[in-house]
Amino acid sequence: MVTTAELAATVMARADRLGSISEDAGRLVRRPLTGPARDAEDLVASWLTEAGATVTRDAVGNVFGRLENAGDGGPALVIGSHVDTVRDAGRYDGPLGVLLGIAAMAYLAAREDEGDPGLPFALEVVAFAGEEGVRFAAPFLGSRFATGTLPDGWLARADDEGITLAGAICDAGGNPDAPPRARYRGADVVAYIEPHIEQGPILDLAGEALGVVEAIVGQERLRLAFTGQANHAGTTPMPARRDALAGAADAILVAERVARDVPGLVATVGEIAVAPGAANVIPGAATITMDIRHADDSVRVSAVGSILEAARQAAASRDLDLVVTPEMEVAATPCHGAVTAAIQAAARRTGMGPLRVMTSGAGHDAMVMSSVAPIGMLFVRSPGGISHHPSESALGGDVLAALRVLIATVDEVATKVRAGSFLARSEVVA
Ligand code: HGY
Ligand code: MN
Ligand code: MN
Repeated sequence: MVTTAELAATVMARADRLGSISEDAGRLVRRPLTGPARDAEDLVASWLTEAGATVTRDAVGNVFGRLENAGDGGPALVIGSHVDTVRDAGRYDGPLGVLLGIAAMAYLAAREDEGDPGLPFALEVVAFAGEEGVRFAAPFLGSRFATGTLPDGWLARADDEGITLAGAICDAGGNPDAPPRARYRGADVVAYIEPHIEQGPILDLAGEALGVVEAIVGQERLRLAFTGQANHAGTTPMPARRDALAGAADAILVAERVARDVPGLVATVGEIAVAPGAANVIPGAATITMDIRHADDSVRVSAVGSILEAARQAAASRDLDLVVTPEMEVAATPCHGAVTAAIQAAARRTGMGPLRVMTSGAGHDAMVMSSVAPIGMLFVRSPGGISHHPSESALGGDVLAALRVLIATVDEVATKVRAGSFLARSEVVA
């Protein structure tokens, strides 16, 4: 019987293997519907097959591995995360959750081969294909596709090269017009559990390996396009300028000031584009992105209103046009008490509990899956609290602890499902 220690070591080795599959030499970037994305998904599919799963894939690159157990085609307990990355990424954000799911599946399959009565439901592991939104400005692409909740108009969204999501799906051999049968609807999923690195400093500062998430902050992403007048840098007097980049700079500093003033609010300008882009030309156009988050949606909405109002005033004072394009909004999402309780019970049973109860400042596919299933998240310490950076890391001992808690969580859910007491009767989807 394979041991959890052996499986945890395999998780770490596979994270390194996936971390070497990148669009760029010298840094990790793996956007959905690219060759490297396909290579990574092929590898995940092979590992799922090795674990005993039946593997299916969809048009955006999601990979699903299903172990039927006593599921008999019915609802599955789903464990997953994403396999795409940001630019110049770390190798654990996303893949760790998928690899822990595969390891748990391999352990449970082997245990059943040894005579264990098995689970009362199917077990699925999913690798979502595009959570970060780095390509097509379409965050949670894979989980939205898998739950049939892709917003109207997203198929027409284009990447930096002008390739649309629909075009990329076609190029990958898929049919964007085929209505994506939602793989996950309410009746299909017992619960969705996403193991994930914390991506922040709390567990590391507390000296704790694991945490349990009670809620995920809401967030929205916007694109602000400022248009002025390109002109000669040497001959244009300052009062006569319509400098688009200066207007964008006003907005960047307004966002930072508002976020510093509002407790718990974070605002980030991660992308900027300037045209025509010459040192001796006053920028005629400047576009920035804004990523704004808070645990309380009403606080976030109010803060975004203040930031945009100030940005519009700054643009007007410089005689600039400003077009604001909302790109994505996802509400703050609570995890389900039954799943959180199962994770805590599993932690106690494996000697890791009780776990610190946390709010996730990072967004996750679990937010989308919450529309079709009870969700829960298990956090793994991020040494140094850094993520979305090549020095993002995870400790082998913490991954072993996470695997043991994850397996015990599956067993906790199974016990409750057998007893008919996992969810309140009113919540059971027919
Ligand atoms: O941006 C996020 O919160 C996540 O890493 N996609
Ligand atoms: Mn991320
Ligand atoms: Mn992530």
